[in-house]
Amino acid sequence: MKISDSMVSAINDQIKAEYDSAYIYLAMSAYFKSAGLDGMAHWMQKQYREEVEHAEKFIDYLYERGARVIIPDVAKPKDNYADALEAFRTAYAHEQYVTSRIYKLVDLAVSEKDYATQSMLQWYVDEQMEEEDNTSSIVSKLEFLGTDKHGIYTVDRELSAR
Ligand code: OFO
Repeated sequence: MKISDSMVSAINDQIKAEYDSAYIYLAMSAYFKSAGLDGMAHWMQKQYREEVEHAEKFIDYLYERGARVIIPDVAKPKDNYADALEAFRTAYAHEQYVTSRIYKLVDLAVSEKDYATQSMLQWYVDEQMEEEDNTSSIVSKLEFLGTDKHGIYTVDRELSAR
C-alpha cells in the first residue's frame, strides 16, 4: 500500500523537529561547557547524537516506503541559560512537546489505517517515554539541590557517565 502524501509531509515535518531538537541540545552542550559543567555538556552531546539518529530513522523509513525526503532548515537554538536547572527544565518541556507531536503522527496513521507507519511509530512512543523520564528525573534532582554547588557538581559527574 502506498504511503499517503499527508503522511509523507507530516513525517518530513517531524524530521525537521528532530534536527531542531538535535541543535537545541548541541547548544545546551555548548552552554554547559562554557559554564564548566563538562558532565552535563557530555550528556547533552550524546542527546544531540540521539536526535540525529531519530531524524535518520525517519529518513530511512521514508526511503523504505519509496517517498521523497526533504532535508530541512534547522532553527537557530537558544544558546544561553540562567543555570543548569533552567536548561534541563527546557529540555523536559521540549520532550513533552515532541511526545505530543509523535502522538499526532500516530493519530494520523490510525485515521489513515496506515499500519506500517503505526508500527514504525511505536518505537518513538517508547523512546519519548524514556526521554521524558530521563530529563524529568534530572530536573527533580536539580530542583532538590537548588543553589547547592557541591550537589550540582556531583550530578555533573554522574551525567558524565552517560
Ligand atoms: Fe527525538 O526525542 Fe527528543 O526530541
